[in-house]
Amino acid sequence: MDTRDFIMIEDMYGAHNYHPLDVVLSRGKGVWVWDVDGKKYLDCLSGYSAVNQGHCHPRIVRRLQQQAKKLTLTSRAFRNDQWPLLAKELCELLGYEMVLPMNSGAEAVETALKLARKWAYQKKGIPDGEAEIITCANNFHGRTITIISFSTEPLYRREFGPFTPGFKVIPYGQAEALAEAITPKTAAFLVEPIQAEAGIIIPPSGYLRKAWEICKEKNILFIADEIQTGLGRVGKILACEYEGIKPDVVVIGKSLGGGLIPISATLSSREIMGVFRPGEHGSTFGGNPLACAVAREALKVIQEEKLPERAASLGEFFLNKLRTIKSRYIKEVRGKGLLIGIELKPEAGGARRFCEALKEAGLLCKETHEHVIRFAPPLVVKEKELRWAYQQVKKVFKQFN
Ligand code: IF1
Repeated sequence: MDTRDFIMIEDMYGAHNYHPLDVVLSRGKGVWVWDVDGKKYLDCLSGYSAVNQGHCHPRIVRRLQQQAKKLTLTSRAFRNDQWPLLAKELCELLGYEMVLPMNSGAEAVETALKLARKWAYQKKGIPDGEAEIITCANNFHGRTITIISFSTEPLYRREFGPFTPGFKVIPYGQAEALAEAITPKTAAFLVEPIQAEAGIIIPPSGYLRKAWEICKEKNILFIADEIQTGLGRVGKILACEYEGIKPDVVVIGKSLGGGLIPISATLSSREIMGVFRPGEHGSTFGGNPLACAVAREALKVIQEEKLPERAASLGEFFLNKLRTIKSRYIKEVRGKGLLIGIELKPEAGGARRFCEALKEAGLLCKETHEHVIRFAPPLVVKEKELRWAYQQVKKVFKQFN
């Protein structure tokens, strides 16, 4: 079977909840992936940053194989020998006292929302059922009904109501908007350090710190969603480190599973996480030994291969190369670490056709929000591969100009 055959079958039987590029991948290794026709591509999306360690990292695959033959799922009705070790290693790495394991990013965000509400009722004295959580316009925190209840993207909300109450939306990047939105019933502020889905929106320097200070002053939980920006993607183990702040609650996911298995986590202090009592929250697969074993190896690879440092230096290199491209269609090239976007002017006709052309040139990129081409290769990418990628991008813009 070739590409067309797979596409026909997928379109016949698979729900059409995505509009993927017409490339059918069958193999991945490091930064490279191959389609069913044998064509090779440099993956510039990394599974939306879930493959920071590169495709099928040998150490992580080996650990998966070992654990898969030993013990994979116990439920948390019983204990296992991988979750306690991951919990300790995660808390020590990120500087927190306690952690709750989940599977998808959205589940970990939901965990943070439930934690904030329960903390507000138990510790802040907000009347039960009246807690408010402040979020930012153009946010992306997942696809559950509660999370899209505070999305500002019509496409994610249309015909999915009724929505969960208790959320306020303020403009991103304006600390004064946060201060104005706070009421005696405000429990928490949920924010992405960089809004990736919104188009790689980097807030003004000092914004996160100012918002964190306001939260401190008003006894409001500062919750950072680092599912996309964390674990090295933007050049630090957590993006919040750039502003020297430590969120009260931090949410991670994606590359925690090494690109092999879903696992996410919500971390906080003992005082905050302690509001959860047995039976109040959980999930079938949360903290399963297979995902925990893989996550422990995935974290070792991030640290031992210095992936945050690589993202910082190679991201800077790639960003500066991309900024040399001359094109009447380019509005701005921006990014942090290896989370980079080229925003196109409206007259460019949208980023999709550029992504199609980049695919033909051997680069797999994804448009985000119509006009931005996102570049987020695995953090194991080499400089010479980025030089090659730059040449392809330059060639495509020349072709369109
Ligand atoms: C899709 C975006 C990226 C996330 C942040 C939570 C989640 C995500 C900051 C939820 C997930 C994924 C989801 C995927 C597309 C992709 C995405 F474009 F939608 F926003 F990466 F930028 N917080 N992002 O980025 O994690 O439940 O998916 O594990 O839904 O289309 P999840």
